[in-house]
Amino acid sequence: MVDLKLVIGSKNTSSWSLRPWLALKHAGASFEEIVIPLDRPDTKAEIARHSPSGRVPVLRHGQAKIWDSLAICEYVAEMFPKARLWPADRGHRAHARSIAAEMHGGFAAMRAALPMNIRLRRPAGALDAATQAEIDRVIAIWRECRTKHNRVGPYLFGTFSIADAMYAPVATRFRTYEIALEGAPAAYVETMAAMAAMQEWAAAAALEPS
Ligand SMILES: N[C@@H](CCC(=O)N[C@@H](CS)C(=O)NCC(=O)O)C(=O)O
Repeated sequence: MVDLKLVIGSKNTSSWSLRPWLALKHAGASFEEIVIPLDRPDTKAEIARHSPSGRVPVLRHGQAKIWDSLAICEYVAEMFPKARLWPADRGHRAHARSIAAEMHGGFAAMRAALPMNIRLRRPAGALDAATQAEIDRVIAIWRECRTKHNRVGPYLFGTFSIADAMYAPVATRFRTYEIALEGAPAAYVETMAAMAAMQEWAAAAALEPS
């Protein structure tokens, strides 16, 4: 039996946790989930029991600990090669890794202005220039991917990949804050919302105490 435990934060708000959780689900991995409620007096102490970085997510595989969302996604891709969590074509894979890294290392204004809150529905209202520029960049990334890979399937590179896992929290934010989208980016948000794994995550988020 595979001894995998994923330590995550509250499902309603922990965008970093959602990413490797989706990768594990897509891989069909059997894993135990340990949810640490965020923004509580004991959150930091609880996370510190599991995480060398003081942050979630953390994956435990036997005695090994892997932390940071993208590192965990890479680990899952190596453990479950049949899940094809990166595109098979080297050029496509490099593109997927580039946009995954861009998401991982950037978009600070958008994250601050539009925090993930799956249960919430509230129009964003007027956005500052930095946030709008980052939204525009996400839309451009999605549009380019969907134009290139539309024939293969509805995800960024046709079939589901780590790139989709990395952008999943942005797709839910665009729904939450009713960001105006049209064409391929609008369809992509719906594709992500319709995923069985996303619906399972959202249903659990809806049951969490406020
Ligand atoms: N770069 C990290 C960021 C992880 C992160 O910031 N996680 C947040 C929750 S979404 C956290 O652990 N915050 C600590 C806290 O709430 O005390 C990753 O990609 O996993």
